[in-house]
Amino acid sequence: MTLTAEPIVATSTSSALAGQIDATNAEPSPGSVMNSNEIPANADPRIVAWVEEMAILTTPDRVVWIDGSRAEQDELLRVMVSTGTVTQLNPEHRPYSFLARSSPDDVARVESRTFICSATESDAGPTNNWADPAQMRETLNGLFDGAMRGRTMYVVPFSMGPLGSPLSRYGVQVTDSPYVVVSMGIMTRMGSAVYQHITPNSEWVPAAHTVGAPLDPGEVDVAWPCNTTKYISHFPETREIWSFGSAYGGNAILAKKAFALRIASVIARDEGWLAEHMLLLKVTNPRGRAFHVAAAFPSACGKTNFAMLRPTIPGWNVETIGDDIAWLAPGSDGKLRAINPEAGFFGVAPGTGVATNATAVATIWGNTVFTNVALRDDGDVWWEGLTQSPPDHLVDWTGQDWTPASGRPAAHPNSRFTVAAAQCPSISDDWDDPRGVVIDAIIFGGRRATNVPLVAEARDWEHGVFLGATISSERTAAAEGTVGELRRDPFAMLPFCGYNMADHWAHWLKVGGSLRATGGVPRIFQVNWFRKGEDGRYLWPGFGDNGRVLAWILDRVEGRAPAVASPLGWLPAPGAIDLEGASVSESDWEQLFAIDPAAHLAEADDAERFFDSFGERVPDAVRGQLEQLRSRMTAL
Ligand code: SAT
Ligand code: MN
Repeated sequence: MTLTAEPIVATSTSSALAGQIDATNAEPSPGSVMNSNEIPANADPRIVAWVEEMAILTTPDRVVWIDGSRAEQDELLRVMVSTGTVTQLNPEHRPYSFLARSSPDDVARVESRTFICSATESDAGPTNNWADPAQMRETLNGLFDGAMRGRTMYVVPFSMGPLGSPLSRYGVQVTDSPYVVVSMGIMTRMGSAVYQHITPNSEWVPAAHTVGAPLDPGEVDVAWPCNTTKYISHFPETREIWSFGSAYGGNAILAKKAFALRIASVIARDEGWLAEHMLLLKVTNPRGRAFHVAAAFPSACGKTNFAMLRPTIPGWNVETIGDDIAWLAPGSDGKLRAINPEAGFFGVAPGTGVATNATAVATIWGNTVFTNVALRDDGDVWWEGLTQSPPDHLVDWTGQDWTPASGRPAAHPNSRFTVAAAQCPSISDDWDDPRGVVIDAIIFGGRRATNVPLVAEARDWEHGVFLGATISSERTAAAEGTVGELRRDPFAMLPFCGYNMADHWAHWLKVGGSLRATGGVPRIFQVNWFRKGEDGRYLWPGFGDNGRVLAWILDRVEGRAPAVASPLGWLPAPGAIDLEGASVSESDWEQLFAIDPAAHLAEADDAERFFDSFGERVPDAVRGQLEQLRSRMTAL
């Protein structure tokens, strides 16, 4: 990219967006601030004005309008190689791939520093960190003041969803991290073409990001600049995101959790659709009929593995549409349609191996940015679980020598690969269909050693919403007749819902009601791959065998699989799930569906305490589901 010294022309006197941080009083540092390459001719004047405000506030040395070209990506990577931010991997093993090592105190999303700055605290709800918007603006104004000194401010236009799709939404991120620009280029549809879709009346989300590490003249930069102070702040009413101090993952790639979940969930609430922490699958049965499934799982439940499932059951085929986020909206045909708003995978590396997810391993053959994995002596990457035994020598994620005797992981547990979805061998041909795909089934999963059966079909939408609202994983082991301490993660959205979680349940009920009216309401199922026997052993083999459960779910949708009524919903009738070739004993199978009323009643009390933490905002229908469950259990 060539940088010209042309100043940004102040094209607009109107302020960018109502309520935004007012930077117009900030003193531009003389001379350098407005140094920019050519402003895209079709950039909306509101965008130009906002970028100008951000430049005046943060005082970067130059402003670069990102066009999304390959030449530009090459140049960003060349710059990062020269500053030590990334190392190019051996192209013989991993073409056009790079390894980044972050600062050891910038390795994951920081939920304690993530804020929902809604007008009232109750709109954020008890599961979010709320901050007063005016106070947060003041804090951020102070932190952003001069924060990009000595750096380049990149202006990154991006689309969440296929360009031009009625389901897509647009945003512009400014950032001083070239690593973030390259990541955004993989994770979103990034580039100048986006400007055509941001017209004077259309909504777009401004996302301001800085690593918060200004450089003094002549100061030598570090490989991974960041700040020990961190803020990831969301302003739901004005649809803005402000992130300070981190360059890692969801803290900094603001298209992902910040926009596509926290801000989008609020937009979706206001517009009648759903922005969810869900993977999307296309599943084709042996008779050639294709279905689409959306599934929510909390973290550490094998979501990416499920999204790339290779079923062991013959005749079934699973293709990937998305592995993390789904936007679902009632279509003009009255059916629930979904897109994957992202364009790439930001997957956890450890535990991803040929045995657990051969498709992911095949996806990352090249053109991949790795972060905090280990480096092999041959210039390729490694992490725990990639192969059965580790190499004899590695350089670990902190840059130190490592051998199997080192006694510490070589890759950080939250190390990642960033790769284009289009590179996935199991990607479905309709993954970027602008109309979205019609959802036939919704699945809620959790990691439960006790109580929750391998699979159950919800009695109806309201029961399904209850199953979503009570998703949980065990924190501690359970004694008999009790439940272990549960970590509640409703809809797997705990850190990602931009508004009061109880209102989110009410919104689901509302969307279900309108889908029911148009005959497009999908069936809802609950799954649990993690139930354990009394001996502590997993009862279900998981991985490819989860396809057997998926087959029953879609046979139910097709109206051909028998089920039996139970207090937990519809369970597979004996023999309805094909276990041919799966090593599941009859007694394990029984334990996978065993119901202990005392343990369920104890769990119902726990759920009630959880609901009580939201007070009056819990919908009556959700509380009613809990009472119905109790009475079904008492009647057993
Ligand atoms: O860092 S991300 O938010 O993108 C991934 C995750 O932590 O869930
Ligand atoms: Mn996720």
